[in-house]
Amino acid sequence: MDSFKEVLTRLDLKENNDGVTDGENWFGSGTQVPVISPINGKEIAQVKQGNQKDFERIIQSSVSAFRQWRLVPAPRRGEIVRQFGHALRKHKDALGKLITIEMGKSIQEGWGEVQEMIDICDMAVGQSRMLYGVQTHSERLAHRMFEQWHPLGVCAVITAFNFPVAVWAWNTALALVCGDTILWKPASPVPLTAIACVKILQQVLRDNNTPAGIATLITGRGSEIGDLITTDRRIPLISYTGSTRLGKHIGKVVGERLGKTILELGGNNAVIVTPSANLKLAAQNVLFGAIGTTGQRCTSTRRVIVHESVFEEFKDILVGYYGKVTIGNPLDENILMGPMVNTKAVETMMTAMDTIKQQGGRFIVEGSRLSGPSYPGGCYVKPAIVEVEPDLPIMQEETFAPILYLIKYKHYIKEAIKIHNSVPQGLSSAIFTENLLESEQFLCTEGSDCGIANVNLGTSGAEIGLAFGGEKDTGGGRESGSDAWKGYMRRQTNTVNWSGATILAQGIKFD
Ligand code: UN1
Repeated sequence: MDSFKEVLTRLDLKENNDGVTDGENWFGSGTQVPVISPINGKEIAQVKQGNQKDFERIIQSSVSAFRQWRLVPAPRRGEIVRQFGHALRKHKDALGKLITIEMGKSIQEGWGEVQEMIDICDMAVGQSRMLYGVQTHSERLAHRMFEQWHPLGVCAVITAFNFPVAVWAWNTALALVCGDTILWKPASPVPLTAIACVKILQQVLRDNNTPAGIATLITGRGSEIGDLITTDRRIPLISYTGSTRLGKHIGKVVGERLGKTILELGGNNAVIVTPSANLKLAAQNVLFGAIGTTGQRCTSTRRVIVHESVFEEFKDILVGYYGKVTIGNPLDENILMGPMVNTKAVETMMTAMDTIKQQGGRFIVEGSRLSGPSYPGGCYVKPAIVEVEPDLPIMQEETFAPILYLIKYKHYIKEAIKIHNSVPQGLSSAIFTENLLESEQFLCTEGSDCGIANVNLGTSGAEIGLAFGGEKDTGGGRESGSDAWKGYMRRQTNTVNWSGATILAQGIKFD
């Protein structure tokens, strides 16, 4: 196993790192903060954060780079993104390890996150030749109508700790081929992977003699830097991933100045297990969904709605799987579940478990803090399973922790879907069934109200090829594949008159 230091060195990181870049230089005039690994509670390195002055410097650089970058042909921009994907392949091992060191997800998932970045780069390269606009026939003689998509400007990307780099890459790969520049504010617990990724991208950009300022970064407190970003009219688009509470605030502030947002907020994702389900398959997928990333994905499985005829059998299989989960140092490839991101996250889990008990939930597997020499640093937990009634109040909230609620439904699939849709969030959902009619009911208009609905696979671990995001309190934004690229461009409708005459639409006479 590489030491933390070796991993840092491989990614051109040091003991002290500047946490701001204008695309060319690195600096940081704000507070110097330690970055702590949840693996052992020890300091990995220090980062000098940015302040208001730094922000002004990088936004100017980003705006001026945009003026030139937007003129570069899109396929040429795609070629640069292709090279970025190639560079990520070379750094996959070290980057995956740094993700794991900084936020604690298992190394398999750390590498998986880097792969997700590579995948979106590949997709964006193709997309760079497919920024299609539609055309239609004009109602007027000798007129031509079509739509064009133009670059938008500076896109600010504010990301969460749980996917420190993949979500930035979803936004960045597309925004770059769309001709935008990127200003990134990563989550406070994970600045190092952000700095490493921007350095890799900047090297590729430099090799291609692009203007400085295409990829900028500022670390710092959300309350200070976040507010500067959201209120700044030079930033037409804010893509934010994080809590519903903050997302609502950002939506309001950016909406006030009629800016655009892509909001990817909380999930409260459920799986329905019907009588015909392959119970082992369901339990395996629920396990990964519930404890993958230590229950800290926005797509994590939080609720399982099981038909009463298979409830006990499903529960036994699942509890058996939970008993085999290896918990410990996530750099060890045999470990399935690493620590939570920090001790505050552990506190949140413990408080939620107290509330669940007070509200009448019955723990089948009691979650707890883990301590002792194999669990240094205070961030390791045992995941919990709790049997609850469908109306348990705390189940309306997204608790970002490995707590899984099991709920019984008695009769028909409609009842399960009603319970499923009874929460404010609407990100991801799944059904396990071998009955085609049940599956179609789940996917139909009256079915799942989520942005993602799967059949016979879990709620988490989406591929990049289609749009990612959710409805209701999840915020409505879409990122990644399908036509999500349109969010990073401005649409223009064009009509060209080659008739030589004035012809008004709707048959209006004006002579
Ligand atoms: C997130 O948790 O914010 O579908 C993103 C998944 C991952 C992305 C999750 N591809 O679980």
